[in-house]
Amino acid sequence: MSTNKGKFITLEGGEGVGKTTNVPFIRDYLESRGIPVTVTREPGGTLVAEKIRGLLLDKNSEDLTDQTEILLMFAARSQHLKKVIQPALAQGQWVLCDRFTDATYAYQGGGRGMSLAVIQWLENFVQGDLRPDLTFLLDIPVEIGMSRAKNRSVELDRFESEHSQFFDRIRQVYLQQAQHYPARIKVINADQPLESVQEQLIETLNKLLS
Ligand code: T5A
Repeated sequence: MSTNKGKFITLEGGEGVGKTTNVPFIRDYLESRGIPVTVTREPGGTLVAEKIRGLLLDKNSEDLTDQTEILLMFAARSQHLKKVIQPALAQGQWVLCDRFTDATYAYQGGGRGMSLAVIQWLENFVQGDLRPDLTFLLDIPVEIGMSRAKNRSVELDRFESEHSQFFDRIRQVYLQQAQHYPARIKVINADQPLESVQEQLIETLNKLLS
């Protein structure tokens, strides 16, 4: 049984769905309700995990095998959990994390075709019984997300440079995850003006707060 005092909230979705845009919004809303929040992201969140992120996103380095990619994701996650997420939750902070293990199911499982049983094994090995209390899945058609991501005028990273079928499979697995875990994963229609997306976020947060 979990001994956490704080709640663990994750944001998920394909490329350009608006996770990074909505993280500060959720943090500000929770803080306005008197809740202390630790904001973090994956891959990353600690010095070492951010270095691993650099290896994972660099498209100009040598090719990574699918096994290297998934092991680096969980190596970064292990470091992040022990150094940031678990201590914050134990102190009563709420943790707001831009991506977590649902992204591994979607990208490495759906996108790369890695075995879901292997991902499940690694999840249990690295996380024990720790799972998010609430996950927002921001969902939009792949082409809209990609065009938003491209409009940001930063160079596309190793994942963003993949082909559209890769992202179709990712979206499919995310939606399957939401069907398997309806109590935890709240699907948000992100193909709407930002204000409407944020109204949906607040509605769900209020349920968690009450
Ligand atoms: N990864 C990660 C794995 O493969 N496995 C894993 O286990 C994990 C944890 C990390 C990469 O690593 C992969 C997945 C990723 O490819 P990242 O930076 O976390 O990279 O993820 P990205 O998806 O690349 O982040 P992005 O910044 O591209 O997407 P966001 O954060 O979802 O989108 P955001 O907020 O930057 O918005 C994109 C643009 O859209 C606009 C924003 O202003 C911005 O310009 N926008 C809207 N426009 C219109 N209407 C709205 N409602 C809008 N909301 C945002």
